[in-house]
Amino acid sequence: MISQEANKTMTFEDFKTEVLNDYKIAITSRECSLLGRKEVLTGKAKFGIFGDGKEVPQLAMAKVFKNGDFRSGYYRDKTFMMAIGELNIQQFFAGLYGHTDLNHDPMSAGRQMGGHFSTHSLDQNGNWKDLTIQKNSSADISPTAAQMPRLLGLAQASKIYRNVDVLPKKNNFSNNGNEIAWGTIGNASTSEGVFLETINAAGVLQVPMVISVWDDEYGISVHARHQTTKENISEILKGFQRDENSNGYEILNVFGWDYPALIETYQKAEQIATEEHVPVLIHVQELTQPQGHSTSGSHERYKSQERLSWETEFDCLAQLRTWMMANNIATLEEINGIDAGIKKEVLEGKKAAWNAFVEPVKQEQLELVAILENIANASPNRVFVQKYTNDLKSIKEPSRKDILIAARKVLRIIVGENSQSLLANWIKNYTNKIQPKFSSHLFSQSNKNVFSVEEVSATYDDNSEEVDARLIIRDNFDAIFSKYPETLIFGEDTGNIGDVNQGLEGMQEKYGELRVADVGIREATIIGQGIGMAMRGLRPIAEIQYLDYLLYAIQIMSDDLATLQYRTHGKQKAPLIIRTRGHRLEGIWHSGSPMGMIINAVRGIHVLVPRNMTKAAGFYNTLLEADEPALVIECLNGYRLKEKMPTNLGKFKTPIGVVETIKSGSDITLVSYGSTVRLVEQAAKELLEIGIDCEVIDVQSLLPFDVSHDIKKSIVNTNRLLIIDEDVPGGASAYILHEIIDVQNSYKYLDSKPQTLTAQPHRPSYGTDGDYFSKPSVEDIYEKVYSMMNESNPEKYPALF
Ligand SMILES: Cc1ncc(C[n+]2csc(CCOP(=O)(O)OP(=O)(O)O)c2C)c(N)n1
Ligand SMILES: [Mg+2]
Repeated sequence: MISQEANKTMTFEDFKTEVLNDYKIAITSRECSLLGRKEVLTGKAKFGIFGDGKEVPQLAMAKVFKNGDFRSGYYRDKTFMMAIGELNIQQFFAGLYGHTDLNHDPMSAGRQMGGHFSTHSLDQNGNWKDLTIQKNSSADISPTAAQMPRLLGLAQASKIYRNVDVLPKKNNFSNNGNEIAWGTIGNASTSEGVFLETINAAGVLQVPMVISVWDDEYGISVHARHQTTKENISEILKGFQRDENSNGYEILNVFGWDYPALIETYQKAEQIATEEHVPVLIHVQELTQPQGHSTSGSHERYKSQERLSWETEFDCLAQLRTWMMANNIATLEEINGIDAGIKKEVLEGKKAAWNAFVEPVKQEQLELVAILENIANASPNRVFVQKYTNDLKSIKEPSRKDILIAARKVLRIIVGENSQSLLANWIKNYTNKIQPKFSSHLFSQSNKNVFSVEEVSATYDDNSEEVDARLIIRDNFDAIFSKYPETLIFGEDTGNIGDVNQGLEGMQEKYGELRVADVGIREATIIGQGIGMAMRGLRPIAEIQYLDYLLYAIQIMSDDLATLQYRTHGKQKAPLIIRTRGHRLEGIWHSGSPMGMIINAVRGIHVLVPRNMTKAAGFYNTLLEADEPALVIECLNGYRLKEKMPTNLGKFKTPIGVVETIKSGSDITLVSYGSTVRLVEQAAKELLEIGIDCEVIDVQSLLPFDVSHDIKKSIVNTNRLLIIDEDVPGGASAYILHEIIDVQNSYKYLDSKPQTLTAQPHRPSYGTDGDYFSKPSVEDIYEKVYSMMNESNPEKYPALF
């Protein structure tokens, strides 16, 4: 499509059919938005955010969107999803209602509010489908502009597939890197830092990425004059425009109501991005939002009368109708006929979606009502049971919450009666059946999850020497890059010098600048590169230079990476490895260990805290055989320590979720991880000299945590527990305590209060003394253990202080 000049063989009839088809998609989308709003206002759906006023540019984008391409966009893109055939009327309403069946709401099985679009990259077993024969949308998230970092990675994957020789030119993810990553973003969201960070990074990387800014001059109620310098994003990005002398962007401008101009613009963008791998920004201006931002609130409150009447006139659908009539595509009568037919279709689709949504729940309601009636008949508390039963029965369109509330309330009344166990079992079975609809797939449920990888110990021979530990990391990466062509690593100072600790020394020379790459100082988009590339079958290792700087990336990790499997009900994955280094070294921003914050922000990502480089290398080897994302934190002060060089580099595997007992003992269990383990080992040695025999356990993996409950087994023997952690008080130590006491139920075996020894509540101070007075020391550990032993046997261990 579409200019007839461009396609001489296209007859006017073909042309007309195509335009009418476009119009039908747009009007279907609009009707869904209008009816969707009503569904929320009448209480059938909870919240609605639609794409009305932004339909026409999406038709143009869909026309040039090929199989294999990826979208990374936001909640206005319903028309696009309909136009590429990935969303129909019934599915739209299923999403609005929150239908928990993926067959009805393929976007998220009811987990996300409507307007968050996605396609399925994985089959029912969690294995990759052939993404080159389908149109792909990475799963949307709500934080504005957070779709941008991932977009960068989706685009970069094409560049990698096209240019890295060791990769096949055609596979399930790419056909010679011809795929474009298409981004969409609202005008106001371009104010976010990650938008500008992505723009700069894509300009540097020169990747096939086309960003459309849907500009309606507002971000909810806030006008462009408060959002954007000069109120015009393409104007202020002009410096990014490429010219004869330098790389950059192609920046295009178009009005969102101008159907033929939009089609031409998108054709041009597609060509530049595919052929030249140059990023393109399309500023789509003069869009409208006829129903206001969302179902909460109305735009009449903040738009002037003048603006509102301009929006009516320049509504892109109104403009498209005028254009169709002016170009003899359809008469007003024909258009009205189409509109009426589609209105009916949408209404029918809505009804079908609603019935499909409520029917199974009604069946469950009937099932419980029958059980409760039987219970009531035999119960001395019949009046009360009957009341709950009648209340439940009278609900015309029940939720599962209504059902469970009734059952659980009745259970309390019938304690001790014959029917108690019947109802209790019904509740348990029902919950077991329903709970996964809301809680499955936080992690991979495929047969490639981390638990499917078997441990392989590091092996040594007579020639194995003690070396600087960084060499183990380096040589293991060497083995990884030669074994897995789809691996690549990138970060600040990662390429040319081989990372700040030389764990990648010489790797860029050996594997090239695309696979071992330096990147700008921009942590959020480093993670985004990793997410996007991992979603397209590569195995990226994204390096964050120091753990302290992970905070710049934590939002993307938390909102995007950690939720990906969950929010798609297991239909997308990004097995990204994030490599960083941290814990104690020097000063406030090179020795933090904010593990409590991290583990609580990234449920859905594994968090691994190896105490040495052999363990760390083993984690990388494990992760590359699994299909899950993980963060590996190497010990910043461990690179120059000596470790023995294993003989099976690239092959030994550290198990995930398994603790290691590194010293057995009978008096007390000491639990720690990372750099602190070495101090604990030293303290344990000194304590043994006075007869206190500590068992020392290295957690190794904070998420998942000690899946076989080995710490409890230790406490059964020692009856005492001390957790040593260099995070703030109540940080990771509180989490570890919760796991051991609450989850593992170890409190039963304790003879004294379980305790934690942590860092000070402030950031670590600089220098040797700064460290000593900020973080737990060997003496702190010794004295803490001693005081616990003193409490139990003051005669044997008289007080030190
Ligand atoms: C990080 C973040 N801050 C605030 C919000 C709430 N919010 C949702 S949409 C929106 C306005 C976005 O405006 P714009 O980007 O112009 O898109 P439009 O809705 O106008 O298409 C805001 C502030 C959010 N979702 N995420
Ligand atoms: Mg806007």
